[in-house]
Amino acid sequence: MKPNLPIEELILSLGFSHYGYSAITSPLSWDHYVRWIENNYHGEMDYLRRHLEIKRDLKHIHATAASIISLAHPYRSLTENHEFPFSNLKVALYAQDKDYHHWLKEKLEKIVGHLKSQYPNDFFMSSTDSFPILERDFSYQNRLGWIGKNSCLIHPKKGSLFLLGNIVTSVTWPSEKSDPLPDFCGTCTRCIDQCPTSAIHDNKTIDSKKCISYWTIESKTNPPLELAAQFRGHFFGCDICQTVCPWNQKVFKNSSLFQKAHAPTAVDENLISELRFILTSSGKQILKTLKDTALIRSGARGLKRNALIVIANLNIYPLTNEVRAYLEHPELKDIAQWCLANLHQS
Ligand code: B12
Ligand code: SF4
Ligand code: SF4
Repeated sequence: MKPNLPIEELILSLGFSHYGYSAITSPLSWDHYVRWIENNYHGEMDYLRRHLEIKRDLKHIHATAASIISLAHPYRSLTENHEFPFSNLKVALYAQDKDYHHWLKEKLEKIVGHLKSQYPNDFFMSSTDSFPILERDFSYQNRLGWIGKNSCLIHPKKGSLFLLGNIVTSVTWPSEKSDPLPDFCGTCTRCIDQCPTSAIHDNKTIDSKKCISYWTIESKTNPPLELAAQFRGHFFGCDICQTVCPWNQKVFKNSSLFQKAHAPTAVDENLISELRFILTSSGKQILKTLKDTALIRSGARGLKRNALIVIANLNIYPLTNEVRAYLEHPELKDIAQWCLANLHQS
């Protein structure tokens, strides 16, 4: 057992569910990561290739870096009251909130502030997906969970619907080496079987170029149409490989948002009006409505692309005229054409 950190009370009071720390070593899954890049599973996310060297050795962050604290924070949408402008479009649970790159970073900085007062001459750097760190690998090393077949970090009691943050520091705390948590996936293959686009390969590997999350959040281009036809009603991100996971069922059985994320998208007037808003509003209006949320990562063009794909897949015929307006759009005309071809009166 490792001793608790002197700041454990603060960490838990800020809403983190669990944490761990250790002296910095090489990432355990380094070879896996290099192979992933060599196989081009990162698609257009070229920064993942460019950052290879920094990720290999955290001393590239700072020469004195000696320890890493990994922290898990449950998605706030599942645990707190939250405001989010769309309640009908299928948006990944983590994103139905303000952008975690800001609020989680603020919480991490509070911990850093406290640590700095205790260790004034030491180095500290906090990050949540904002610095080239293999977050899942270090969190695995720090016993926050095991790496599931869906490649997510899963904790036997807390599931996987949490975000990761890290603090790299020159401080070292006494700790005994403990083994990472065992892999509890066993013979289960639910995530692999139920991924709509077969993006999950053997060996805990995701091919981003097939993943709905990649195409609806990260990519600046349009997905191949035969792949887009498999995106169902997902507008921004995808939670399927986590909502089907047995290790999340018990934890979230009372959350109506979790149950909704698990169910097919309901097509009704509310959904239609949210999609109409996306297609008929200017980029400025959309970005104003979604200000401070992670959805603006896709940009207005990306969100319009996503809306056209949802309309095609769910055959939302009442939006035919709104779709037609995109037939001359320089970047979206192919998707609009395909979408129109999919619409028919039922
Ligand atoms: C690029 C990226 C993506 C890409 C690629 C995802 C992927 N699986 O590779 C895309 C856009 C598809 C994506 C999607 C999502 N992402 Co993302 N993503 C990242 C990012 C920025 C880098 C991940 C990366 O380097 N991928 C390359 C692969 C090879 O590395 P990896 O995912 O870290 O996987 C490691 C393990 O699988 C490990 N591994 C495999 N086998 C073994 C065996 C052993 C023994 C060990 C030790 C390790 C190990 O090796 C890999 C590293 O080499 C991280 C943040 C970060 N800086 O780490 C967030 C991150 C992984 N994403 C996150 C989230 C929440 C998501 C989504 C759920 C969002 C959504 N709802 O749409 C989905 C989930 C899809 C999925 N099943 O992974 C969280 C995951 C939290 C968790 N509990 O695991 C992270 C950590 C962000 C954060 N700070 O919270 N993401
Ligand atoms: S996020 Fe969705 S598309 Fe991507 S691997 Fe998981 S289930 Fe498949
Ligand atoms: S769904 Fe099954 S195989 Fe996939 S991560 Fe969860 S336990 Fe592992």
